[in-house]
Amino acid sequence: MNEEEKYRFDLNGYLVLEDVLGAEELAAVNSALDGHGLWEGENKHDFRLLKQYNPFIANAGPLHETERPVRDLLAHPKVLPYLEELLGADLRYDEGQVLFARKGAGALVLHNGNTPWEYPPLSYQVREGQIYAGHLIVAFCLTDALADQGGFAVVPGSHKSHFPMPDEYAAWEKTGDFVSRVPVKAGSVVLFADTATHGSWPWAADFERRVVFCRYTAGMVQHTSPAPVPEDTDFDDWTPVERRLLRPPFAWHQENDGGFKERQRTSVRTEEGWVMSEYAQQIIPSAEATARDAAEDIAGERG
Ligand SMILES: O=C(O)CCC(=O)C(=O)O
Repeated sequence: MNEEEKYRFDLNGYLVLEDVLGAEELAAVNSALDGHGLWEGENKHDFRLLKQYNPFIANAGPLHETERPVRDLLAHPKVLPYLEELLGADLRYDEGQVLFARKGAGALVLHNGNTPWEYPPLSYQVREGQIYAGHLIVAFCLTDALADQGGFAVVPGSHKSHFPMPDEYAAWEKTGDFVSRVPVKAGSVVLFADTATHGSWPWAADFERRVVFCRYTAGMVQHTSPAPVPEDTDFDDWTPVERRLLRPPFAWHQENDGGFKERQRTSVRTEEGWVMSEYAQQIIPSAEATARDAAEDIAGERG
């Protein structure tokens, strides 16, 4: 994340990343989703329908239970560096799904915001020049959503707002320039803090809107239950990076295997990317104990 991106993300609570998905990648993901039959009530991919507000919207998934290449998006190499910077290296994947919408899908209420401040671990904070986002959403746009077509709606700056949004704004009964349209081309990503007040503009285009949403938290935080794990699926092709993302929240493990050990599951950077490792916190031996151990070793070697 360069300084310009950091400035805009902190200012607005969201950032558009263009051309994250190349033409082939985009075509492969879209073709894997084609023919879903959801509008005809046929559900040919056996999705679980997670959130369906009306007959013109289907939130299908969950993403980690879908076939590749759709599932590949949850560990996208162009997006992970942003997530690591904003959530820390031990971030986890918390939830994800595919949104299908067609003409007739109305506006989705504007939800979330910094006030009321309900969930401190999920809140947006900046300390000593470092952003600490508790819960981030990555929206992979599989189709265009241009300004006059509808799609993602956001209230810029609301991830830091100190007053609650008026109810009539949230319900779209009264609107104005406080809520933005975010026009995107297919292949772009909208990265946003879940704390930013957001929702959807009514979908007005003749083609189907498709977005893959992936949600991430810091390692010790969980937003949605149950935590998605590889064991939910029959897939045995999970990469180390995906396994790192698909783990339940954690802070510390304590073990007592003869001597006392406190272990923290952390991630370390290797040539293959971030992988899980075990870090054991230990007592640093005193100079006296080190000298005694050395003397015992020498005596052992002699004896
Ligand atoms: O339509 C969008 O891009 C936002 C959808 C959303 O906020 C949600 O599903 O919670």
